[in-house]
Amino acid sequence: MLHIDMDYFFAQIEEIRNPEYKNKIIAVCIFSGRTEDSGVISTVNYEGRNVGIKSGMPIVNAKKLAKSGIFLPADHKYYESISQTIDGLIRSNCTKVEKSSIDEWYALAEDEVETGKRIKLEILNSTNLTCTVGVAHSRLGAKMASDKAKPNGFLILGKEKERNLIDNSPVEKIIGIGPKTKDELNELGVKTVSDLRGLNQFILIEKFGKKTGAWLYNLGIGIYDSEIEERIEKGEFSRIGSLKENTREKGKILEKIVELEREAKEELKYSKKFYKTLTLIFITEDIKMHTKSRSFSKPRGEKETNLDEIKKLMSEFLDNERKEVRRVGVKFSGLVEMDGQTTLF
Ligand code: TTP
Ligand code: MG
Ligand code: MG
Repeated sequence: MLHIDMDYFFAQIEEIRNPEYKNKIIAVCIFSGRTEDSGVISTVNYEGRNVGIKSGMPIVNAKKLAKSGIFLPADHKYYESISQTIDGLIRSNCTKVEKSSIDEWYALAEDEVETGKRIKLEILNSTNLTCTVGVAHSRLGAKMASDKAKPNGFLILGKEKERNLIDNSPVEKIIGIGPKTKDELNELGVKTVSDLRGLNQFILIEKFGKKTGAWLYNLGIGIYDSEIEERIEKGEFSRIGSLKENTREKGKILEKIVELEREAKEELKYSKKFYKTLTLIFITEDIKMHTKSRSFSKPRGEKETNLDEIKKLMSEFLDNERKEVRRVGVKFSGLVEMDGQTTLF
């Protein structure tokens, strides 16, 4: 399994397109627009990380750490277009690909080591950007390898090294173990993955449920997931906007979502497309992005109303999240042509 993750992605893109900023601190910001500097850091280059700036930090605090830093607004459309270029390069080199975020891919290839090297070079040649590649026997191992080798690295883990790296990792570093599970595991005396090994399978299942319990048990004894979920990126239309203030009030959030949905539908109308999936996007005060989706068996068009679905998805999200919401969005994906498709529906 290969894992490819771009280095300080948004900030590196800005470095490349503005060579005059070379060697300066560059932070990409998500300005909320409420006051001049309100908002948070999306990401920052290594010069900025060295002085303590991090993703998610309020812009005001970051500016205190870097008086002469360059603070740029995020240009998502541009970053997305570069992500698409990289996606194409990876797909043309691999047999199976899963894009797991804007700058991150899992992939299988005939010869992972050789392919990883080639992809790294092709990305550099066509975008001038560096990435880090991890190769291991499992998803988890490959991801941990690339995290460890950052930036501009390449790390191959044989079975034994993969096992050691995972075994010695604190449980909260494992994808899928959130703060709640971490606390519960700590209570059981489990700090690192290797501590899971002493635990009884039935106790884990009783405490965490069948799926998670069995997964944790396997993790402890060194059985890791190596599945790839093949996801082809399809066209989509989306709109994201800031709320006037951080809130959890349903009325205020709903009003904004409905407004954004109307705008996204305008695009559908002009491009004559139907969609199969509606996704609501919530960005909480800590700038984490959450999504809730609903897919329809019959594609929907610009005229159908989604108010009931929106209310339902929004409640599902708010019932499970305690943080306040900062930004919201609507996305239509799984697009199909309106013309000539009517009989198929
Ligand atoms: P990451 O891959 O997590 O981070 P990165 O590429 O900036 O740095 P690294 O070299 O450590 O991989 O995220 C990819 C992009 O997603 C990042 O460039 C900006 C965006 N992002 C946010 O907007 N907010 C966040 O909290 C994080 C973590 C990322
Ligand atoms: Mg990255
Ligand atoms: Mg990433």
